[in-house]
Amino acid sequence: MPERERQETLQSLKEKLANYERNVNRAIHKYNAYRKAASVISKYPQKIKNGEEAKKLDGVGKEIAKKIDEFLQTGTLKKLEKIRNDDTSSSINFLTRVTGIGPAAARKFFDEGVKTLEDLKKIEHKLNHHQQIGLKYFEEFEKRIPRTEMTKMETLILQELELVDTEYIGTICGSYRRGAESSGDIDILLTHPNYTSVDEKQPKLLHAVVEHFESIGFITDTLSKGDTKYMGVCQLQQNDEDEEEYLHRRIDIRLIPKDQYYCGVLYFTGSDIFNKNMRTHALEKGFTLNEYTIRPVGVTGMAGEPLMVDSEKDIFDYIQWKYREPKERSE
Ligand code: DCT
Ligand code: MG
Repeated sequence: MPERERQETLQSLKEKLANYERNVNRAIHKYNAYRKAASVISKYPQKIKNGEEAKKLDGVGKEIAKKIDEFLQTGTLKKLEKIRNDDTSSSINFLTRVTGIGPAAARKFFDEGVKTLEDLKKIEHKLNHHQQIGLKYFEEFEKRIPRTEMTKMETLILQELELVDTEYIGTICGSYRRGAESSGDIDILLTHPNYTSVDEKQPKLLHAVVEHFESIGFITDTLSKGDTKYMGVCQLQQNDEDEEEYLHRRIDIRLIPKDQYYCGVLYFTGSDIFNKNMRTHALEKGFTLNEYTIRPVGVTGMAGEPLMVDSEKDIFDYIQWKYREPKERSE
C-alpha cells in the first residue's frame, strides 16, 4: 500500500472505531477519544512511523498507540475485522444511519429481528414519523450536498427570509460556513432584533419562516417542530427541464434570542472538535462557554452572569484567543 494511502486508511479506521463505540457500545467517551486521536493525527505533518511516535501527540494514549502499531505492521485491525464480521454491530451501525433511529432504537429493532432496510420497510407502521421520513429518503440523505448547491440554497433562504420580515438575521452555519466542499445537512440560525432572552418565547418568528418555506415548496417534510428548533426536509426546485432533479436534504432551523445569537453561530459553525478545544481554552481563562452564553467562572467555581456578545470576535476576545475565521476552525 502506498504510504499516503496507508496514512489515510489509518485515519478512516479511527473514524470507524469511533462510530462503533458511539452506536453499538454507547461509549461516548471512547467515541470522543477516537475522534480526537483521528484529528490530531490528521494534522500531524509527518508520516506516523509507529505508535510510540503517535503517543507523543496530545490525545493519543496507550490503547490507540497499540492500534496504530498493529495497523502499521499488519495492514488491518483485529478489532475492526471482528466488528465488521459481527452481525449485531454491523446491523446496529447500519440502522443508526436512518435519521430518527438512535443507538437505543437501533438496539431495540435489532432485538426484534429488524436488521436491514428491507426489514424496516416491512415494519414501517411501527416507526415514528421522524423515522418514517428517514426511511423514505434514506438514500438521498446519505448523499452529501455539493457546495454549489449549498450556495444556491443560501441565496434562496436569505432572499425569502427578507420577504417574510426584512429584519430577520440568518446564517447558514455548519461545515458550509467553514468552507467545506460538501455538507451533510443545512444548519440555519435565525434571529430577530425584537427577540432577546429576557422576552417571552416567540415561536411565531420561527413558524412564519417555516410556513413560508413550505408555501414556496422548498420545505417538503417536517421531522419535528418546536418553539425554537425546527427539523425538516427541503429540496431545491429544478429550473431547467434538462437539469437533474435536486435531492431532498436535511434542514435544521434554530431561532435564537439576539443576545445569544453569536454564541449560537460560533457553536453551530463548529467543528465539534474546534468547539471542544475552544471550551477547554475558555475554562483555562476562567470562562464557561456554551451554545447560548459565555460566563465568567468565579473563585467559588460558580458561573456568573452572561457577558455581552455582539459578534463572534467578542467571544474570542474575552478568552484572549486570536480570532479564527470559520475556514480555520476544523480543530
Ligand atoms: N456540534 C457540536 N457537537 C456535536 C454536534 C454538533 O459542537 N456533538 C456543532 C458543530 C457543528 C454543528 O454543530 C453542526 O453539526 P453537524 O451538522 O453535525 O456538523 P457539520 O460540521 O455541519 O458537518 P456536516 O457537513 O456533516 O453537516
Ligand atoms: Mg451540518
